Formats: sequence, C-alpha cells, structure tokens
Amino acid sequence: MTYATEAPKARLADLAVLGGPPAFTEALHVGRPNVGDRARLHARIDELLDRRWLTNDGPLALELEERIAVVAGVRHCVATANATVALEVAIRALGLTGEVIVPAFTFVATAHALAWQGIEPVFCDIDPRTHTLDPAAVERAIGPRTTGIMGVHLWGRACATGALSEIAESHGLRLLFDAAHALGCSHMGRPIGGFGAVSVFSLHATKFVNSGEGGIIATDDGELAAAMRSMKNFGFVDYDDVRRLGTNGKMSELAAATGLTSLEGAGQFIAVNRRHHDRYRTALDGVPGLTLLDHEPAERSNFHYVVAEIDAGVTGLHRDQLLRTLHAENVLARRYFYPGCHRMEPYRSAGRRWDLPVTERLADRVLVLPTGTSLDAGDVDRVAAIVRLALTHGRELSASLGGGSR
Ligand code: T4K
Repeated sequence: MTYATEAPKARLADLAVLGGPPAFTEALHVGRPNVGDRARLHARIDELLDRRWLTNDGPLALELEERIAVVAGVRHCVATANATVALEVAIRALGLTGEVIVPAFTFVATAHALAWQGIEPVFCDIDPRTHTLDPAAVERAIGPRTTGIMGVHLWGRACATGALSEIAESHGLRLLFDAAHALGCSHMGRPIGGFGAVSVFSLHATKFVNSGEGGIIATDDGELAAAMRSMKNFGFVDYDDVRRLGTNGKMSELAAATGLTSLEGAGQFIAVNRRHHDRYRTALDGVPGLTLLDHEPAERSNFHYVVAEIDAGVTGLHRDQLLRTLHAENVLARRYFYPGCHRMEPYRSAGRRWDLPVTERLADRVLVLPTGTSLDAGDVDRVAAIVRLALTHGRELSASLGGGSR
C-alpha cells in the first residue's frame, strides 16, 4: 500500500478528518478478496474450457464438495451458487414452516432466507461474549408456531451447540447453522460443519476462502444431502425426472475452479490473518474503552474478522465518529451488522416489538477493521495507530467533530 505520510499518525491534528492528508492513498477495504495461486487458477480454467463442461455438477464442483467435506468434518457437501440460496434450500429440505428463531445480529441474508419462503424469523438476543445466540433467550422465544432454530457462527465463533441441541430436541425443533463465516474453524476440537442437521458456508468474494460467489451445504445425513442436491437443481434426480420443488442454486465450474484454488491457499490466508490479528491486538492493547473480540485459544479459527467494540462512555468518541475518522483516512472499516436485521425491512415494519438489549448495544458499538492478504504489517500498524490516537483523545476529537455520534 502507498502511504500519504511517512510515519503512522501520532498527533490529533494529523487526522484527515481534521484537515490532515489521508493516511492511505488507496482505499483499504474490509473483505478484500484473498487471491490464491493465479497460475493454478488459469490452468483450471483452461481445463474446464477444454472439457466444455461449465456447470451442472461438473467435476470441479464435485471435487470442491469432497475437499470441503474434509475441512468441515462432514460426510456430504453440496456446492451452491451462494450461501443465501444454500440456506433457502436447507430450510426447505428440513421442512421448516411457521416461525424460526434466529439472531438479529447477523447479515440480513440469514433472516431473508426464511422470510423469502414465508417463514417468520423470530429475532432472539445473543451472548455478549461470543455474539452468538443466547440459549436462555432462545428457550423463551419458542412459541406454538416455532419449527426450528438457526444459529449463526458469527465471525467464525461457534454457537453454544450443546445447549441449542438440547433445547431443539426437547421441543421437537430442527436445528441448523448459518456457518457463512466459519470455514476452517473448530468447536470442541471438531471442525464446525457437523453440528445440527445442516451447516451452510459462504464462499463469497469477501470470505476467507472464496469462489467469487458460492456456498456449501454441509451435513452428515445422506438422505437430506440427496434431497438438497436435487433441490438446488430444479428438483431433478435424473434426466426428465423431477421429484420435488426446486430452484437453480448450482455452482458453476468457473466458481468451483476459483474455490478450489482459493481453498489451496487457506493455510497461508489463515497465517496472514492470524499475524494481523495478533498485531492489532498488541498495537491496541490498553486503549481504554476498546475491546477486540477474542478467538478461543484451544480452537482453530480463520481469524478472518477483526471485530472491535467501542464503549463511547469510556472513550468519549462514538463508534460512528471513529468510523468517520477512519473513512477520512481511506480506511473503509464497516459497522457489521448495524442496525440489526430487526431494524431492516421488511422486519422493521412488520409490527413486532423485539427485546434485544445485547444486540442493540453491539449494533451501536461494533466496528470491523480491515485485514487479510491485501494488507501488510505496515498497513495494520497505521490503522491501529489511527484508532489508538482517535480513542485516546476521544473527548477532544468528538468535540472537534461537533459531538453527537456522527
Ligand atoms: N450469512 C452470513 C452470516 C453472512 O455474513 C452472509 C454474507 C450470508 C449469510 C450470505 O452469504 P452469500 O449469499 O453472500 O454467499 C458482504 C458480502 O456481500 C456478504 O457475502 C457477506 N455475508 C457480508 C458480511 O459482507 P456487503 O453488503 O458488506 O458487501 P460489499 O459489496 O459492501 O463488500 C464488502 C467489502 O468488500 C467492501 O469494502 C468492498 C470489498 N469488496 C467486495 C467485493 C464483492 C472487494 O474488495 N472486492 C469484491 O469483489 O456484504
């Protein structure tokens, strides 16, 4: 990356939001795709063109399914066009209807995948430490129309799978997981794919392993896998033989070639993410009012998200003011998952009142910082220096920005 200034910023007056030059000449994104071995990708594209087989369960998609099944620790994987359609297929295959319990602190696709098929998402609060479903709140949210629970392994951190399984079992509910962020992560020493009836991974460009667009449905249930395989292919099971309602959720060979190549780079991507994560942690250590989300030391993580929580009561600077400060420096940090699904349409206008204090607090405080292979150590140092500078002079900076939260 090219820098506008020699050294990381050290004085308030240096900040771009107060008139200094931006720290970065080009935008630094959250979710910049990791690119694997280009020569290998080009070779795979040549092969698929020579083969003249571009989609519909092609050999590369099948190979990707097999390889991800190993990483995810499951018997069956089904590759799809994206994780949203994968969730839709899984939800339908599990026979969910009525209401399904989900967190509101997630990407809106989690809720939309339910609502798209006429199921009402019932938003449930989360554990402030893990940012995943709070089992006690789940239990309280169960009603006569509830048919399932969909947990989200947010940021690659596992849900309380044991407690959720017990609740699901005792109430006769289906349990599935949106594991969009969690490829390569483990829980209780096991790869994260095998919990609940089904888990869904995303291979979107912004995920640590990507196929451009793509999703993976993971399950140990062979019958369910066969049903979902046919559902993502219009319901076909053979030529001219449609056995059920289906959609077009197939992964193309071009996407599978990208996904396979990206998967081969996963070890390197994790190593870089981990180094950046540790570097941010060291550089931001002791900044009052800032907490970085931890990863369980005993578990494997892809370290794909650097998640900061800003307590404006301590820092004097609201998360949104920090966001404005970073954007002025060309650091495009993101407020994932603001404002929470329950405050987005169509859920906001649906007339239900939600009691989600932890979700509300996190939606007001969380900021995701750039990481991944498009950054080097110097970039991380500079971003961290801006965050430290802004927060340690929070009240003064807030006053200069006109107070309030923006
Ligand atoms: N469940 C959960 C928990 C999820 O987080 C997601 C997706 C899903 C389900 C659904 O999975 P998919 O159906 O997408 O497979 C992005 C992604 O589009 C979305 O996939 C992801 N979660 C979400 C967390 O992030 P946006 O609206 O923030 O995308 P956008 O376009 O603002 O891009 C994010 C950043 O990445 C920007 O700073 C630009 C940068 N970027 C993006 C793309 C596409 C690049 O540098 N290069 C690129 O090619 O949702």
